[in-house]
Amino acid sequence: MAIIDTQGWTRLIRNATVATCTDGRPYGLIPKGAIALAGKRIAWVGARKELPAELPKNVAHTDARGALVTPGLIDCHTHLVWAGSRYREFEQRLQGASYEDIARAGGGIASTVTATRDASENDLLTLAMGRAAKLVAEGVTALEIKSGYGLDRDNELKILRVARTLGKRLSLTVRTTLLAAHAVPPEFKDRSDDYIKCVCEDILPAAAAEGLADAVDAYCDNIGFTPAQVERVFARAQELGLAVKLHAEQFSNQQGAALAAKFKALSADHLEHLDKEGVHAMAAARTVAVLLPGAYTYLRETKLPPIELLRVHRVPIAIASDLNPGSAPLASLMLNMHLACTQFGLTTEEALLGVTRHAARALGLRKERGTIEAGKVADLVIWNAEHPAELAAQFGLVRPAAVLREGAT
Ligand code: DI6
Ligand code: FE
Repeated sequence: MAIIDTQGWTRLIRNATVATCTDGRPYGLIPKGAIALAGKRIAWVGARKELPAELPKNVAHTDARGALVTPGLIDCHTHLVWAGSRYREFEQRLQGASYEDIARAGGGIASTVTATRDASENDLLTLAMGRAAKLVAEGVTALEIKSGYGLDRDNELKILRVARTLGKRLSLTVRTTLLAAHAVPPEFKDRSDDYIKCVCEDILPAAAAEGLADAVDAYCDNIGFTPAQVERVFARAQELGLAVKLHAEQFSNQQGAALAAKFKALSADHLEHLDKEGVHAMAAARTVAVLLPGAYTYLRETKLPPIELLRVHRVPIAIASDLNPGSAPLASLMLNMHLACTQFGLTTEEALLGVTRHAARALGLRKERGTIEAGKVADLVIWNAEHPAELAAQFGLVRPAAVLREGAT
């Protein structure tokens, strides 16, 4: 047996059912496992019986009493900084209006833009912290936050600053994404190309200069921007050294996923209308497919993403909340794990990998987070559950018993 170097260990979690989310066996499960931490990082993970008898004296001990331990959950697609409420649109849709009808009539994203522009940075922070707290309570330790309800330089930067501050206040890992190409703002009505020019020449460079954006996203659809316009945004992002991702193939097939793959996008998201060519392109580029079953359900969509094709071509599948005021005001990543199984037919293992390992990849964090492996950051959740299938199989019943963020409770 290999000799384990226990030097530097600061904490040992024993008696754990460890879902490492690594390859090799379902969930990367170690039924009678232990995890050793060295400060912020995972130093060792393995079977209890491999542990050396002698441990350094100052190691703190945590007895998990058989409980499940997973990596901290990662929500890799949210728009949680906004003001106002769109509950009336929910009612309108129940009367028969479609999401696209409402958007074209000036509701939808545009109405949230008005409310968000009017809100102060402080008020937005308070609203966003309340929403993020719901995710944190479920064991989310890292999340992505997009802008996209400002649609001018100052308001887009305001949203990104709120996102950065939120990360510090809640000691969360936040990846920010500039989504200035979300909708055409009223000042640019019927001049979408001019707005794209403003995005490329003004908003994007400003966000990059202030270090406020980790990535750049766009909304590619009938009610959003064309692939040609998205290509201009991506080219500019690439020049500035920023990663890209795309809202693609949600209501129609625009070949957005293939375009994203061409730019080696971290992810293409939604994908209900994704076709075979798009899947092939994503597979070749290792672009993650981010599925958003909450938005699908909230909008009562019926066309399923091509799950089996994604599986066959080994495209990594992530699951996210899409938390936003219009198509997914659903502040729960665990609900999305559940819906990924019931609506999209994912397995409970795919649902867990979708909010850990593959979500980390979708945020460019795969070397640091998303699995329980020696060397990675110790973002861990100890659950009031015994088996990883419980996380998706039940909703509202499974809760974190303890969360470690970078090794600390
Ligand atoms: N993500 C988005 O950006 C849009 N839909 C989605 O799933 C717009 C969200 C909104 O209606 O505000
Ligand atoms: Fe979205």
